Amino acid sequence: MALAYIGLGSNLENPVAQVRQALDELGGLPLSSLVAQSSLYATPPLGPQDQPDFINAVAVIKTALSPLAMLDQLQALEQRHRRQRLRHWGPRTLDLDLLLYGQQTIERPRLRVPHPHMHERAFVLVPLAEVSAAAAEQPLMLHQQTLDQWLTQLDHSAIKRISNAEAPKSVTVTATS
Ligand code: ROI
Repeated sequence: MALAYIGLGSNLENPVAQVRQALDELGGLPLSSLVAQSSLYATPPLGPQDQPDFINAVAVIKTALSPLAMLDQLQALEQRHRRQRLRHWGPRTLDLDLLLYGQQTIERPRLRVPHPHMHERAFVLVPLAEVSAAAAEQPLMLHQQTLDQWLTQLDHSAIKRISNAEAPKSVTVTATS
């Protein structure tokens, strides 16, 4: 079993609903369970500015799927959301990126892990920092720096948290009083 970190993004057709539904669906992937999900964040678009803000989040999934089998599942899920990409770096209905898969480095034509641009994108690192604090045993490192070190180098002042993280469905929270 490996821990896979998935980045979610949407800025078309009710992005909050797209991302919430995709988080649910990620929990239902074969041989996988949802370990943690970040809050949802409203983030200014990277790329052309004449498009709506994005909703971004990160999910952590424990999986027995191989990285390429996971990629196939993510692409099928994007298609079920009738993924639209209107232009390069333009608006999209649902993007699912395999950011990290355990400690693995993967360099394949279809898949590069860690995701090659994640360390320079605050809309990925802010939700990732939120979930990795809960899910990872040690601080995540990217190119010899911790997430916090990368975050200090990026402007994330315009990123707004719009909902709280929910407890993973597999975990039962019991009141103690
Ligand atoms: N910008 C933001 N804020 N969030 C995204 O998920 C996102 N995804 C993209 C591009 C168009 C590069 N810009 C984005 O693919």
